[in-house]
Amino acid sequence: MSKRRFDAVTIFPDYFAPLELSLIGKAKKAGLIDVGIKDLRGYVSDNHKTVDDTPYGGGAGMVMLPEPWGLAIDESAHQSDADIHDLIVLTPAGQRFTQGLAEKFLESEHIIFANGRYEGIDIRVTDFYRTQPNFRVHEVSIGDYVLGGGEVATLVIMEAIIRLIPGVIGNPDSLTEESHSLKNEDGSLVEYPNYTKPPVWRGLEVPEVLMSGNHRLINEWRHSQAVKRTEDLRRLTGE
Ligand code: JEK
Repeated sequence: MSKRRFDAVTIFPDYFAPLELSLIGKAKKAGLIDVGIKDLRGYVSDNHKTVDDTPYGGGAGMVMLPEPWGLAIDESAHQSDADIHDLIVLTPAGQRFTQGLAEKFLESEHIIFANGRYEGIDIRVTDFYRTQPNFRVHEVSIGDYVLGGGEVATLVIMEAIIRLIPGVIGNPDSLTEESHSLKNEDGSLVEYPNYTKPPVWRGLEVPEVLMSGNHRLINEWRHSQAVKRTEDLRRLTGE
């Protein structure tokens, strides 16, 4: 696969400043990925740089105009050499983002994130790109709470995907271990508890088995702890 590209279209490009930091910043500098941030207002022709209007049929709030979205997304697609573009439209009504989806999007050469604000984007943008044979459209939400827009959700999704790219994480053993560890039906992980030095901290001891050097026993103990934590979590969430 050629170099993966991630584009984000937004009226708040500054939200993406954290992309220069840590994991994603290193991946960019190492040339493992390309990231482009597009200011939606750069695709608006009127002098007031209008990106929104009142909803047909009435109702509260404003809806984002389809025209600048179409121009920004088309340009993004033309700037990439990928044959297929994955358009991820962030919306509170989208499919829940999971580790399983992160693994699926890892296979994409080009992802375009459409970051709405206000009440969201005119649905014809989603409807149009669904009819395009070189686009796959995904309406995605990161969870059951209401954000002010898609930007923070895009950062979450980018980080979850980019850390899976070979060479991005310093210690690839942690990814191998992750892929072998306990998962829920939706692919999210359940962890065993970790301990490091000192052996006693504020009276709390590291479990004897972890000091035993017996890796079969250690793996069995960790697995049973992960199962227990899964059950505790299910009880807590009333499943
Ligand atoms: C994209 C605009 C703000 C706020 C209307 C929605 C039911 C009606 C849009 N997990 C996530 N939560 N929120 C988002 C998200 C929010 C967005 C946009 C993503 C674009 N907004 C907004 C309110 C409403 N209500 C809840 C009642 C619509 C998101 C993700 N990903």
